[in-house]
Amino acid sequence: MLRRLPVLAGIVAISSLGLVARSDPPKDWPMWGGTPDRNLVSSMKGLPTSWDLKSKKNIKWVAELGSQAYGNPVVSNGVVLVGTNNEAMKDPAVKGDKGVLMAFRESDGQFLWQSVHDKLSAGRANDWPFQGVCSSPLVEDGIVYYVSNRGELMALDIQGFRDNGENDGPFKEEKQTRETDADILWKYDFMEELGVLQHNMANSSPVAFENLIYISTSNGQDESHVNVPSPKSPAIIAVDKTTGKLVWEDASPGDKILHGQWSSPAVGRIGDTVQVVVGQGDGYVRSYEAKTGKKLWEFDLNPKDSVWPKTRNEVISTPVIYENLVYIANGQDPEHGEGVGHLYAIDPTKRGDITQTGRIWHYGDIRRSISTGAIYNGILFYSDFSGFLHAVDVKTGKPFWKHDMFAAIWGSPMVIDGKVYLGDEDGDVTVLNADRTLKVIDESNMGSSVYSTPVPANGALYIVNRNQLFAIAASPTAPAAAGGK
Ligand SMILES: [Ca+2]
Ligand SMILES: [Ca+2]
Repeated sequence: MLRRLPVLAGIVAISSLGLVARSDPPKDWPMWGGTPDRNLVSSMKGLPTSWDLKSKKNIKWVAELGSQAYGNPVVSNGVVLVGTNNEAMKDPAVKGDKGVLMAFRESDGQFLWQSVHDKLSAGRANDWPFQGVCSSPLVEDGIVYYVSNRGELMALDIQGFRDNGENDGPFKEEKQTRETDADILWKYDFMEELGVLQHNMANSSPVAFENLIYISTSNGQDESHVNVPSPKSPAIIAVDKTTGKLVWEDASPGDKILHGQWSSPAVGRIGDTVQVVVGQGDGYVRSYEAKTGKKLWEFDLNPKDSVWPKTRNEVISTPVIYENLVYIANGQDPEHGEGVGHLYAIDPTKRGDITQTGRIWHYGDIRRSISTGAIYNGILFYSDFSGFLHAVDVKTGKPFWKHDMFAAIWGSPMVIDGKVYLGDEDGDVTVLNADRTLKVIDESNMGSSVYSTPVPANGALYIVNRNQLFAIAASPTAPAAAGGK
């Protein structure tokens, strides 16, 4: 049974939009970024800075995922959710490549249920083999919102059918209603409804304000890498969270999409206006009035003379909204390798094309980035695909330091209790002081590539490597002080 607490939900929404200080953050981690502003910061105390897979030091539990997992975990209502593929065969009757969203019990990692999506027949053009579900869900009021590999915005009951088999929502056509199956409330197929053709994969992580859910559609080029077959299909949509109906849409990038569109939106109140800010496939960041979808501003993250794909980039990072400014870098599909990047602080109170008027500062020492920023104590931490973590002054963009991880970074720096946690393609998770001087505290290896971002919830740290989900927590019995270290 779904708990509907509209009044309480409203309070949560307001507090997470920065009207209440972040001193007491939510214990759960219910969405990508933790809060709608997507700033990757938590004041949670007591998380370990090191752990060991072999001795199981500080490893609370491990859950097996598919063979690839690109979705970041979220934690809500005692459930950990993560997107992956079907290679773990949690249900032996479900065979072959599928997109899968898996739900595990937070306390002990027991597999609870999964939502399974057939692959699109178009194959890699719209639904890349074995990449699974790449969206990081949003959980609000016991409802799980995410984007499937089929270009659908899904709404599920977080309890699935573990609520005495109750089939919730208007959607009752589930093929299976066992305890391990997903209970769908509604779904909005934006490929079918809006003619969207996502390039390679639809991946957006939803965000909400009041009754609306916002996603990027990933609409993009076809396999020619020249044509945009659906230039009039939207880049961003707002869907009513109760009815699952489209409320507004915008297709500003049109036929100028350089490749795909894989940024996710952020929401924040700036002055009197609640804005939805998202990176788009023509290299611009755009903002929309949350209720109406009216376009407020656009900012080109590339120099005027830049040329795709050598010097002009798309936008894959998620914007961070912090103290009335927007922070975001540009970059390219990891398949395109390394290259020049740009990081900006943008003034979102300006209107129109604000590429000149809205530029607070530019940081040019960053390489192509698909990471999202973390702002803490006057410092913006931002990683790039070439393997550098940059610490810059959030007010000026002037660098404090740069740390070389010696491996590609797909995930993002996460600041927890004054420390930065960052994973890399070698599987190392490095922990550094979130300070103006560079200091590495610890490093632990996860056994395979960490493409995700470590996230905190209820006293534990959740990290996904290629095929496993780890819950990491300080263990009172762990030999932490052994050897007099
Ligand atoms: Ca149910
Ligand atoms: Ca249902």
